[in-house]
Amino acid sequence: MRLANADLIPYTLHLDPPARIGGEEVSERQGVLLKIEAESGEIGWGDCAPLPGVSRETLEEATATLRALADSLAEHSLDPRLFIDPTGPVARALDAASPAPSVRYALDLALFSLGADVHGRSLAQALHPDPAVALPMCGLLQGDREHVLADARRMAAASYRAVKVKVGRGDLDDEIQLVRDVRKALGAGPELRLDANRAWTVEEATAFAEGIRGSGLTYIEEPLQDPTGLPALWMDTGLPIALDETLQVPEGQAFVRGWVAAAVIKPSLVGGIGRTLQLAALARSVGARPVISSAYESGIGLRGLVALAAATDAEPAGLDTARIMQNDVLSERLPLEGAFVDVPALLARPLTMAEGISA
Ligand code: OSB
Ligand code: MG
Repeated sequence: MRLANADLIPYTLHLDPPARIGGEEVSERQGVLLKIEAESGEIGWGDCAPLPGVSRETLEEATATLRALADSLAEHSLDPRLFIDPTGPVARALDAASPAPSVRYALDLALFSLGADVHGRSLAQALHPDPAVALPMCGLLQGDREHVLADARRMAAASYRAVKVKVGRGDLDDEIQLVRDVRKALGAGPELRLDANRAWTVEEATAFAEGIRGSGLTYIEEPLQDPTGLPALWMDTGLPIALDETLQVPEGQAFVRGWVAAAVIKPSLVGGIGRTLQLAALARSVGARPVISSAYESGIGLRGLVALAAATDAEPAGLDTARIMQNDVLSERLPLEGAFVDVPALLARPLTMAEGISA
């Protein structure tokens, strides 16, 4: 089989309220869709959207590499079985080119989607023989104190299995109080996750750990400015720690050891589908939970994340970034707003692009 076409389609998404990413307020998200088409008519869509302030590649750089790699794939006649093999020759050829993570995610997603389609399987089934059917969502509690507590009550009532609160942004004592109040608002049901995005010194993180003791924390992502201090912080405080930023550099995987409670994996930041499966397996092997999470992707990118989460361990997935998107590349928004997502139903939806997106 030959790829007949590879098109790149730029898009802009509007975020309201804006997201705070890498210390900046982001109200607009730009990316390009990759559309590959087989001579036999099957189509695969990928999503490339470097995250400003986080990704090292710019959208211009990513677009240029994506164009070149998609064209080089189109030159060869390829067996589509190879598209869904994360260690096969197509994956190895892409490994050799070592494209930026957002580029690799777009290529992997388009190829796996096309391969799944050729095989008559869903994207999740192309990744795992028996993917989860009901995928739990992790609700993101955002905004001021009132919004956070109101959303906590709403999500607990809606049987969310997990929620996440960002910390490390304001006064430490206020945040300790907020976490304690969120736990009260949640009741005993949902698990409580926190994310400090590397805000603290060891002293601050230690004070925080003491302050929130008893609030039934499942884990906190990246509490320390310097991740080399994380094992000692865990030993000294018992704080359950998750890795996120640390996994976005290749050397970071050496941190995945027995003291890690969870590995938060963002495929567009760690380097695609194969890399995600590899990190998930590594996490599992040390008893850490692999958690698939978004980096404010479009509906195409998010659809891939649903499949990946269902095909790994079906841990509550961090896809609630979708809630602040005011528009999408898909003509109909993905149904991601509840406590659980029906994976087969979501993946079976026809991919109809919004106006101005079709190529
Ligand atoms: O810090 O985890 C983060 C999104 C983009 C960039 C960084 C992060 C996030 C999220 C995604 O928090 C939502 C989630 O993980 O639940
Ligand atoms: Mg994080």
